[in-house]
Amino acid sequence: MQRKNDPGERVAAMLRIRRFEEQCILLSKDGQFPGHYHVYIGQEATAVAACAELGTDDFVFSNWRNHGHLLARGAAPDRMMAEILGKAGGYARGKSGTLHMAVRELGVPATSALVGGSLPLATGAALACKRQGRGVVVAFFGDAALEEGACYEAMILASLWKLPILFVCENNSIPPAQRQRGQYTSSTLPAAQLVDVPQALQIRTEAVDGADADALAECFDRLVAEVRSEGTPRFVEVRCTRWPGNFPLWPELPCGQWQLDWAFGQSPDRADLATWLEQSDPLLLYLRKIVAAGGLTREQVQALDERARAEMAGAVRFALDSPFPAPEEAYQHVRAEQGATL
Ligand SMILES: Cc1ncc(C[n+]2csc(CCOP(=O)(O)OP(=O)(O)O)c2C)c(N)n1
Ligand SMILES: [Mg+2]
Repeated sequence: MQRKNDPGERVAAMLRIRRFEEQCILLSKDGQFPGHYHVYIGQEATAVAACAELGTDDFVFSNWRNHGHLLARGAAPDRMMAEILGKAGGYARGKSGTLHMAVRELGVPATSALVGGSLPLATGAALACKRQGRGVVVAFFGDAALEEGACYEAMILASLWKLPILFVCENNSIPPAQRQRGQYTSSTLPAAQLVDVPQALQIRTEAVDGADADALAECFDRLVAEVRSEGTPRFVEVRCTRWPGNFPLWPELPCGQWQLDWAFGQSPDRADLATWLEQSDPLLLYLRKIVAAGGLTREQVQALDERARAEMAGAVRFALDSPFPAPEEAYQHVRAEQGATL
């Protein structure tokens, strides 16, 4: 787990997620795994800030953008990549794939690929935490979750029962100019802002700019501490702007892999990507800021990036070399053991 507020560790954690996701896109394009998948590029700073606050008694519940949440929680990229490829070396021996990946020993008991599906599971875990007197829960979900009834049931129970849970809504549909101003309209939710909804349920809320790694670190530091000390829920809306590579139905790498030079003067020659990088990329904006402030040198950043790339190349090799599970295993490990606990 990363040391809090260490710029090198924060940059390394974000770079690892970005380089992992790029490899997923390349493997998918190469036909190495079938089926849909989603990447966390552009939202890295959120998972990194949130998971930096968590310890071994705490739980994380995730959705289909789970790769970033899992890596920030300490999951091994080689076993994750093998899982995505459906290989026996994966965390679920190839049975979960990307959409249901979980690592119970790291406090990530489930990923739900249903919109809003993480919230009731996470709320149940928060009830368990309360009864056992230890641990807090972080539930990650997207903005569309607020269109699902399960989301309201979960928030109502968390509020009524005073459960130690932080609801993290990663709202990636916000244009850059509105991330700070806050007023935006949604065609599917008759509320001026998403945070108006949990507020009506007596849950204290906050909104934070998802492109600002420092603001996220400060916000999660405070909110997780409050959830822990007061044992009551909080809701944070992380306002981010969708990465252009996430607009097609299947993720694409616009202009190839992300380049460090883009943070220091050069621009990709695609206007939508260049604008997104300048206004909305939490990694690029943090790197620029920390290097200008003397917190890291460009050489140190370069070295961290090379390490992340090498680690992810190793993860790809491990995944490709891993065998597919044997057909006889098809019905093994698919049900909870009797008496299983969180
Ligand atoms: C209950 C349910 N309905 C529909 C879908 C199909 N679906 C997958 S992702 C998605 C949109 C999710 O948007 P959001 O929650 O904002 O997350 P984002 O992908 O933007 O991070 C939909 C409708 C689903 N997975 N589950
Ligand atoms: Mg969204």
